[in-house]
Amino acid sequence: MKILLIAPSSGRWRQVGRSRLFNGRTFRFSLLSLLSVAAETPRGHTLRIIDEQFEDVPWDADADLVGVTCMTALAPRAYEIADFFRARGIPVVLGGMHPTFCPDEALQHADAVVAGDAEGVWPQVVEDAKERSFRGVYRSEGTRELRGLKRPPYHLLRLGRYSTYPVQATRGCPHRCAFCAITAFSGGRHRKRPIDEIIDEVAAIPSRSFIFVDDNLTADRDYAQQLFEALRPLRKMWITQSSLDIAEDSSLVRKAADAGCVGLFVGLETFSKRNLACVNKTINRVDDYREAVKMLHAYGIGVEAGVVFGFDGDDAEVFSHTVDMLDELEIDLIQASIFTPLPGTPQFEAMQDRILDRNWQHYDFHHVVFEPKGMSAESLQAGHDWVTREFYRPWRIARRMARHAVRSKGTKSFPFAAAINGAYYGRVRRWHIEGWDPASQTPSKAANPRVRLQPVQAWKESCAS
Ligand code: B12
Repeated sequence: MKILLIAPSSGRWRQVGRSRLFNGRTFRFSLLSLLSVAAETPRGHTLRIIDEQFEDVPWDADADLVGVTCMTALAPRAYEIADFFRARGIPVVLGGMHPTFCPDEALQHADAVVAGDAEGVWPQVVEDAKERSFRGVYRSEGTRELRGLKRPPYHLLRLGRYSTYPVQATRGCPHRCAFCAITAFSGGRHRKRPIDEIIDEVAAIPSRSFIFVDDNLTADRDYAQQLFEALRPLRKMWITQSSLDIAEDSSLVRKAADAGCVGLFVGLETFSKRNLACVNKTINRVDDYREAVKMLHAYGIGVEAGVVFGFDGDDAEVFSHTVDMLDELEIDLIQASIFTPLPGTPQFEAMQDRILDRNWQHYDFHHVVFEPKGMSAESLQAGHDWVTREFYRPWRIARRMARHAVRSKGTKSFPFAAAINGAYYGRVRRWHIEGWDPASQTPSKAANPRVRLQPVQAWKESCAS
């Protein structure tokens, strides 16, 4: 069979990939979802992968089966693509986060849905596709071991359009933060691949740098220590995601650095203890942020902080306070997000009567889709945009990089931090991110054309103060 696998893209993300000069390559670092599906495909079939971020969907493709991956924000586009191919009489299978959480919705646009991992179920789907006798939802048991995963067939990608190679050592995260899609997807399980298999895969990558796309690489500290020791001789450079409690263990941080870690994405989320308690992010301790960041810096590891606005404890003051704190902590990079109640998470259920916008395309962490408690939706959108713009002002980037340069052992992480700061600056310019500080400035509709919310019924208490 000829199998066509598609990663959809929409809105501003799709535009970026098409520009030649600033093509957003820095942010295109993994298509492991479809590479894993391709790797699981039984022999004897022809595979083609399309990434809509920079290439057009081949609407007239000669295919016997189409597979589409889909996170929530991309569901509308994935459905459009699926509907089109089904109208041509080609069976379509949807997989990924969103179809896993909303299988019935996805099935309205597909012949079959894969819920959870592709491993273990995809070969059966392909078999059934030959007969065109699909069984609806194919659900992999989430406890499946990660032993023996096949190597990602990188040759199926146009590698020059990606910034690096993705590797995954573990899946899931054991913490149970109420807003996190990963917890919902993994059921709070943290599954680990055998270390020798990861080392073989990393050693075969024809590049010095790569990214671990894990959700929390250091959640099991003993495992992480062993992995880092085994990685060290390969002399690679990598970045990953971890919870900030990594800094409670200086020997683990040292081993990560020795193994080539030059950057960590950590979900700081907020500088408010009350907010953290509300969403059950008990792993974070605001009082420890400063020391934790210092420790990572001391070992030459750059820190990208995830910060989220719109928690129930947030009011108009939160934006400038956050910028001050980020400056003070000398955070190297941020990914600012607007709180988004994602389907499948406890927070989605708890906030049902506050959700204003059910267009999944807006569930991209950059749109307000619910009625915030401590400010208007317009202020939340404006403040989020303003923080992003402020943090990536050229003078702030220059100051951060100057500080970075004088920090001890900062040399390896410098190019990484500089490149990503530059990429974020480019994004602010291209996407015309403006905003204003709701605590000190007057609303300007022109600055926020994206906010189109209608007031709805009164907010119902979902988080005891
Ligand atoms: C790399 C990545 C990206 C990349 C590329 C995404 C892509 N097209 O694949 C980029 C940088 C573009 C990206 C962007 C965004 N991302 Co992103 N991203 C990731 C990340 C870190 C890794 C994805 C990955 O490679 N996983 C490894 C593979 C092996 O796992 P998997 O994707 O779950 O795939 C398995 C199964 O789900 C299944 N499967 C998946 N697809 C399919 C398809 C078929 C046909 C089948 C049969 C099976 C199948 O089989 C796979 C193997 O078992 C994930 C976190 C995560 N853990 O997944 C977030 C994640 C997917 N992203 C997320 C979000 C929110 C976004 C953004 C909307 C906002 C943002 N963070 O900036 C943007 C939107 C972009 C847009 N509008 O186009 C959320 C999605 C939440 C949700 N419920 O939808 C995640 C889960 C992060 C998080 N912690 O919340 N992202």
